Amino acid sequence: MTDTIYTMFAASAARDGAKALFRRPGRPNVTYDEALETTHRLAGALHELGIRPGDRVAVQVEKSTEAVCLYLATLQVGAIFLPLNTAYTGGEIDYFLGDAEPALFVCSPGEEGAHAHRRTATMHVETLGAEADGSLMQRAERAAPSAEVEPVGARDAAAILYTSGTTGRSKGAVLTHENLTSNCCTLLETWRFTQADRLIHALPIFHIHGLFVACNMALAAGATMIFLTRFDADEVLDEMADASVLMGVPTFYTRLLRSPRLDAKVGEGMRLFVSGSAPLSAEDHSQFEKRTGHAILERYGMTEAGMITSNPYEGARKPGAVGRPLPGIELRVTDRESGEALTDGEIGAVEVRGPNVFREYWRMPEKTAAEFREDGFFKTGDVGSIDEDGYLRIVGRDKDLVISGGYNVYPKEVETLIDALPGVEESAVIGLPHPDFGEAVTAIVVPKGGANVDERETIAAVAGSLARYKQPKRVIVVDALPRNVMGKVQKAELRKRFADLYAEGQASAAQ
Ligand code: MLC
Ligand code: AMP
Repeated sequence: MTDTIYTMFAASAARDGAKALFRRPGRPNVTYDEALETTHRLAGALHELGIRPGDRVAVQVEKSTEAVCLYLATLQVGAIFLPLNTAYTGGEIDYFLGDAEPALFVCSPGEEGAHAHRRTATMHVETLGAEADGSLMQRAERAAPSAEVEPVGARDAAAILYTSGTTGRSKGAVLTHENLTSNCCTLLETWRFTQADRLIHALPIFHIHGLFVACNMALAAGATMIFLTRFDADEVLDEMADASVLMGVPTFYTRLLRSPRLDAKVGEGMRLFVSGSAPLSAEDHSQFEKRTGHAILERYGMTEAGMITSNPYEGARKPGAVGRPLPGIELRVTDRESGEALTDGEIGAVEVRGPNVFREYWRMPEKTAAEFREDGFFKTGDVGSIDEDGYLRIVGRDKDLVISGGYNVYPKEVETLIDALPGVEESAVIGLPHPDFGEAVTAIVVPKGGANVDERETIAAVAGSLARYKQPKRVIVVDALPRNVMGKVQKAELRKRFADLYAEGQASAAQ
C-alpha cells in the first residue's frame, strides 16, 4: 500500500503514542495517541456522512489541533482535503465550492447560517471550532471510531489547493499522495528533522507552508509541534526556550528583528530557522545572524510544486539566494521567449520537474497543458538565475503577482472590482515595498472625467468581495496610467514612481 501522510503519522503514533504531538501554551498537550483517537473518530464521522474516496472535503475553520486531525482523517478515508483561507469572503467561497463540488463543507460554528444558501443536495455543511466544538466534533464523539485505511495510489489526489491566476479564475492545484510524501521525506533528510525536534508552529494551516511543510514534517518524524494560533513575536520568543526549529514567512523575521528581546541567548537552544513563501531581504538575513548567531535557511517553493530548492543545512546559506534543487528534483532556467535552457548566470524562466510537481489543475486540462513543457517541466512563473555554486536566485516574477506577508494576491482580481466602481476609468494594482509585509497591495486609479475617487470609500467598496489581505492598503489617484507602445500598462514604471510610499515615517490613510 502506498504511504500517505496519514500512514506516516499513524506509524509515529505506533512508535511513541504517549509523546506530545501538540504543545499548546496554557492548554493541555495532545499526545500522538490522543490525536490518532480524534482522527479515527473524525474518520468515523466522515463514513457516517457518506464521504467516499475521491470526494472533496472543503474546510474553512480556525487553526486547531482538531483541524489537523480532520486533514489526517480525510486522507485516511481516501478523500481529498481542500483547505480554505479563513479570510476568504462570500464571493470567493461561492467560487471554490461551485468549482470543487465538495461532498462536505466544514466551517466555523456560528457561520453555518451564513452558508445556509450554499447547502446543496450533494453537500453536507458541518462546523468545527477552535475549542473542539461544533457539529462535526459532536458527530465524531457519537460515531464509531474507524481505524480502517482506504488504500490509495501514489498518483491519487490527496489535496486541492486553490491558487489565483494572472487572468480570470482561480485554479485548484491537485496534489497527489506522492507529491506530499516525497517532498516531506526529502525535507526531513535535508533539514535533519527528527522526532527530537520541537517545532514552533505559528503559520496558518490552510496553505502549503503551514500544512504541507510544517505539519507534515512533524507528523511524519514523530516530532512535537508548539502549536500557536497565530504569529506573535513575543510569544514566539517565549517559546524558543523550549524549541528547536521555527518555520516562517519573512514577515515573522522582520517582526522578530523589531523586538529588543531577540539576541543570541533567546535563540540558544534553537538549531534551525527556516524562511520561505516570499523573498527574505539580505538585510534581515544578515541582521538576524548578527543578533542571534543563526543564519536563516531560506528555501523556495510554491503550491503546485511543494518545496523546490533549499539553502544547505551544512554549508553556505547565502542571503538573497534560495539554494539548490532538493534531491530528486530537477530545475532549469530557460529563455523566456524560446524556451531554450540557459547557461549558468543568465536570467530566465524557472522550470521544475520531479515527484513534487502537482498532477493537474482541477477540471482545467487546457490550463494544465499550458503550464507544462512537452518534457514534463512545469513553468513556475518565477524569474531567476543560477549562480556559480548552483544556487538559484529569484530575481522577479513573470506572473503579475503581489506577495504580501506570504499571501499571494493577483492584481487582476482586485483591478476587476475597482474598475467596476462608478467613477473609475481604470486601475492598476501593484505591490510596493512595505516594511512589515514585504510588499503591500496598492491601487493606482484613474477617475472617469470629473469624478472624485476617495481612498477610503474605494477600499470600503471592495472590502465585501475580497479577503482582507487582498484589499489595497493605499489607493493613489492619477490622471493616466503609463503605457508602452503596445498600449500595455507599465507596472514597473508605477512601482518605481511610488517606491517610497510605505517607507517608514511616511503618512498614510489606510495602512
Ligand atoms: C494580515 N493582514 C494582512 C496580512 N495579514 N495584510 C496584508 N498582508 C498580509 N499577509 C491585515 C490584517 O487583516 C489587519 O487588517 C492588518 O493587516 C494588520 O494585521 P496584523 O495583526 O498585523 O496581521 P497578523 O495577524 O499578525 O498577520 C500577519 C502575518 C500573517 C504575516 C503573521 O499574514 C501570516 O501568518 N502570513 C503567513 C502566510 C502564509 O502562511 N503563507 C504561506 C503560503 S504557501 P485590519 O484592517 O483588520 O487591522 C506559499 C508557498 C511557499 O507561499 O513557498 O511556502
Ligand atoms: P504560492 O502560489 O502561494 O504557493 O506562492 C508561490 C510563490 O511564492 C512562488 O512562485 C514564488 O514567487 C514565491 N516564493 C516562495 N518562496 C520564495 C522565496 N524564498 N523567495 C522568493 N519568492 C518565493
